[in-house]
Amino acid sequence: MRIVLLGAPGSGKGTQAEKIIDRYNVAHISTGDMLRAEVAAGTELGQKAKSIMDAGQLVSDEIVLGMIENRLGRDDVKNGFILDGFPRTLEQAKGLQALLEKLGQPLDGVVFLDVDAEEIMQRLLARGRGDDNEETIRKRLDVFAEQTAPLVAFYKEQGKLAHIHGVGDVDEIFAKISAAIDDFSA
Ligand code: B4P
Repeated sequence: MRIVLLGAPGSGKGTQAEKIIDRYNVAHISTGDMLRAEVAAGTELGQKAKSIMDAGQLVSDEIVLGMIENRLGRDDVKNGFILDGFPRTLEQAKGLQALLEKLGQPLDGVVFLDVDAEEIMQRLLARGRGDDNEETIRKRLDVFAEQTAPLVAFYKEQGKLAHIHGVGDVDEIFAKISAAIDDFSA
C-alpha cells in the first residue's frame, strides 16, 4: 500500500498517520519529522532548514526530493508506506511520480484531509510547537493555498483522490480514512 496524506498544516496528517501505520503496518515517512530531526541533530541541512521552517516557508524541492529518494531506498518500505506532508508542491509531486515509476511502485491513492483555516489556527496555537505562532501559521496557510492546494486537482485528475472532511472526532475521521484506503486497494 502506497499512500499520500495531503492537507494543510495542522489538518491532522501526523495524528492520522500514526493510526494508519498501526492498522496497515506500513512505513511512516514524514518530511516534517525528518527535517525536525536534522535541525535537532544540528546537521548542515538542519541549519539551512531551521530558518525556513521558522518562517513558515517550504524547504527547497531539491532537498526534500533528495531526502525522499534516500528514504524510499530503505528496506522497511517493502510493505508499503504513507507519505505524510510530502509532496507539498507540483514539482515535488512530479518528482515523486518519476521516482515511483522508476521503482515500478505507483501510488495507490491520495487522502486529502480538508480542514478550514479557523479550526487550524485554533489547533496549532493550542499545540504551541516552535513554528506554531499566529504569524507563522498564517504564512504556512498562505503557502498551502498557493503551492500545495493545486495538488488536489492534480491527483483528482488522475482518479486517485479521496476527499475527507477532517473536523470532528479523531477516530471518526480515521474510520473515513480507512474506508477510503480499503477502496484504493479493492
Ligand atoms: P509538518 O511537520 O508536515 O507539520 P504540519 O503540517 O504542521 O502538521 P500536521 O498536519 O501533521 O498536523 P498534526 O497531526 O500534528 O511541516 C512542518 C514544516 O516542515 C513545514 O512548514 C515546512 O517548512 C517543512 N516541510 C515539511 N515537509 C515539507 C516538504 N515536503 N517540502 C518543503 N518543506 C516541508 O496536528 C496538529 C494539531 O492538531 C495537533 O496538536 C493535534 O493534536 C491536533 N489535532 C489533530 N487532529 C485533530 C482533530 N480531529 N480535532 C482536534 N484537534 C486535532
